[in-house]
Amino acid sequence: MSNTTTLPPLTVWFLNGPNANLYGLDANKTYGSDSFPVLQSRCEQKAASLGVNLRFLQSNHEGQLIDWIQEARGVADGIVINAAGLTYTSIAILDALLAFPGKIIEAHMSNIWKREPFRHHSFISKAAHGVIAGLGGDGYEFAIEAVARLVRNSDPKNSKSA
Ligand code: DHK
Repeated sequence: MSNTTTLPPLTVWFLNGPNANLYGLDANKTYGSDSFPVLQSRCEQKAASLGVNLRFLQSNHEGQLIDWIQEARGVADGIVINAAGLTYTSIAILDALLAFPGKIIEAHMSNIWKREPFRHHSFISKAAHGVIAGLGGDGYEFAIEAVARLVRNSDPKNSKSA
């Protein structure tokens, strides 16, 4: 992606689940040292460099996340989602993602497979084209690039915002 100026613009929604707003604040730095606003800024800068219109959202509420996934239908070309703790419990979020026609990347700040066993099974993964975990804020930037590539490599005319 050396020349993004000729690429059609894309729309990506980046959905963050419960407690993501606290990233960077825990003493153990489980989720790195970037605060949530810093992560958002990094993602927005990355998206701009790729010609991606990014909507970066966070909620502590499962229903709100489901509402956003449904709203993204027909509006967004792709979704990046870190459902946080709901990753391991929410069949409702999985069902909403399965009904989304665009590309989906599941992202986690930490390497969930190095952590407690209850974090080793994601319900979200069944709906995701790919999963990025363990790379902190870099992984969030990679996730935006990955979803943009998936959309553009499938069919540029599929872009909702082209
Ligand atoms: C974020 C959380 O809040 C945890 O509940 C997940 C995920 C892992 C992350 O690594 O980004 O277990």
